Amino acid sequence: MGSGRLVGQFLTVARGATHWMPLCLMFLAALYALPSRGQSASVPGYVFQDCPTCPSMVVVPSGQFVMGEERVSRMRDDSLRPHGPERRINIPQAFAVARFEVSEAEFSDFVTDSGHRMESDCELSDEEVADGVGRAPGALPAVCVSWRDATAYVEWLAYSTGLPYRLLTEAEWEYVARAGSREEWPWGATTQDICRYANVLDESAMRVLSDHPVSRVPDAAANCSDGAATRSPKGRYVANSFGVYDMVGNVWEWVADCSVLPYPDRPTDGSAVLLEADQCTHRAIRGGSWRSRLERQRVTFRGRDPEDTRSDIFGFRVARSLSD
Ligand SMILES: [Ca+2]
Repeated sequence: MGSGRLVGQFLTVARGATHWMPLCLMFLAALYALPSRGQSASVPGYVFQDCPTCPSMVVVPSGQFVMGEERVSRMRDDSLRPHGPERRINIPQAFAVARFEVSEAEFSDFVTDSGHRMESDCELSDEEVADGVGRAPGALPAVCVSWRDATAYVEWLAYSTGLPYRLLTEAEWEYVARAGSREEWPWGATTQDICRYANVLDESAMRVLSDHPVSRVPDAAANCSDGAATRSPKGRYVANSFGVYDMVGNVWEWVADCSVLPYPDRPTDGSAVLLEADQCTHRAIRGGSWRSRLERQRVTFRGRDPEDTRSDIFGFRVARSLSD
């Protein structure tokens, strides 16, 4: 990560610290972080919030898994995108992950409190605007968020609570998305039930995307209806076995890593792949979206974009290291 930019972001957050809200969050975080009697903050499945407006978190266990897949995807420019090589990853410690993607309301709290500037030409698509009529404000996942915005959010949350919030690493993301499954999809071998588990490019989305290029891609959509033509509010579909929602579909999720293709040999301990700032041309972003072809919904598909890219289908979720 570029140290100069990080310092700038920290100063932005630090200036926001003169506001009462971070102090209030710190105090409330201290109270909320205390586990209830008989519970431990590091027990897998334990759900907690560090403050009333903080993301809802769940503890996921340590473990091993095979990351990646011996597969390639053909991209729009006809290049081939590797999903591998397969490699065994050891996640040495339990950690906490947000049960949901960061919502518009949560991100708005951050922008208001920190004064973070969002200079962007990113706008919602016509399909989203039409679909958004009458929807509850703030309940949808935040979009038009760059990797830098997402990083500034987790730094603000960490500063405000005094707790080690951060982005997931790419390895952690795939570990959480698989949630212990060795099948091709987190819920089984096929996409037959995908509309129960995820908001993807489905029949309802295809009805509003008839003029979009994705409508001309063979086998792009699921042969079912998930009931959401565009973004869906958090937690509408079935959680995975770790108790986490929307890892597949809804909006893409930025992760911490510099994206290196194909995977380098190391690290294999679940930590992020990091490069010098001038070599880190792309950041990793995972999980597909409501407008992404099915191939991109695979837990092994490796999305990547420059870290200042904002898109109406790009969001993120937070993670937190556990100290005990
Ligand atoms: Ca959908």
